[in-house]
Amino acid sequence: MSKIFVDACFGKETPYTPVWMMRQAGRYLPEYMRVRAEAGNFLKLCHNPKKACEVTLQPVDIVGVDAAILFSDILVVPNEMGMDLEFIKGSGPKFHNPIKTEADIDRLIGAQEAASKLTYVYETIELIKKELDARGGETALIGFTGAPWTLATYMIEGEGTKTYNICKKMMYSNPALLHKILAKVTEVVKIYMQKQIEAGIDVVQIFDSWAAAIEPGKYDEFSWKYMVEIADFLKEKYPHIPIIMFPKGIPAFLDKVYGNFEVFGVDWSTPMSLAKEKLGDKYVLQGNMEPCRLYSKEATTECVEIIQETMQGERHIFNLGHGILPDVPVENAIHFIKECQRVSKK
Ligand code: 1CP
Repeated sequence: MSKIFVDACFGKETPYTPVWMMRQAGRYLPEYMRVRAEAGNFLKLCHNPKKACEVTLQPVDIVGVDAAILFSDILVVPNEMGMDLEFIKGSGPKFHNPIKTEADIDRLIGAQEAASKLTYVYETIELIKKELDARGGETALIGFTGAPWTLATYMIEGEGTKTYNICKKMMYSNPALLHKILAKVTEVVKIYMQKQIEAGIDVVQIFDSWAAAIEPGKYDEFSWKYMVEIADFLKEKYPHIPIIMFPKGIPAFLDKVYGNFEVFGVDWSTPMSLAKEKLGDKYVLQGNMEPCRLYSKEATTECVEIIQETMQGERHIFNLGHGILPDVPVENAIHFIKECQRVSKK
């Protein structure tokens, strides 16, 4: 049976424009907080297929989204490559052994072995698929990875950063070393995504959350080409699995976007009309309401109507222009989903 979300990814006619939200399983849901507490902490939740499956399904059952996204984190990949990961309450992820030298890169665990250690992710996918099938099988499951660049920023800096000064020092003073990290991560991600597909995901999304940290003239060299390499690898083997690319905050690169994938994720700082003009005839566009509009139902409806007017007759998937924030009222998230489905109904 064809799923409305997968159809929309391939640009096919659908009864309405499907919608999901980045970070849709998370802290704004009291039900998520309960399961996370039961699991012990965030990383233990990622490692627990039964509970990760439960929180994946929460936005499907509570909020009414058209696609589920696997509950996990982009950072489990460097973690299984041998990097010591901790999520510190209140401040975010931390790698205690950031990469500094070539020897540190050589010590990282390679593609087959690292991807094989992520069995808890594949088990989670299998459980989610069973549950979605039991609900009628109409909701698609999105699997995901971080882009090599975004993963490398955490591996080099050791944590989230505002300036990216350590990785940019490497970019300009020792680019070969940065490319060595990016190439190694790319190989792991290829096998990881292949295994996610084999376990049952319907769609792939590649998050390049920190794309905007790279100057436009260097973006292809240090990030996009690696994302395209991953997409090419997957497309050759699995042409029926659509790929969504989400490079956040790169309006100056829109003219240069290329590659074999179906959907381009538009972040909230890029006007949808600009993305439509530059990319609308090449790719399905996903996005892009500013997530903070979710604080107001009126501001949400206004934006959904504007996006719908812009994308009327075009190939489109509704989403936020980045992740939902933890203090958004659940009823406002439900309102957003219903409004997207209402205004686009054919
Ligand atoms: O419960 C908690 O307190 C942890 C909060 C949390 C959650 C719910 C983190 C920590 N990760 C997640 C889940 C998550 N992460 C998903 C689940 C599926 C869903 O969307 O519902 C996904 C897709 C991610 C991906 C992710 N993790 C990204 C890319 C997407 C984005 O938002 O840009 C990034 C950058 C991360 C790193 C990360 N994970 C968590 C934190 C606090 C961070 C750091 C963010 C930063 O550095 O600002």
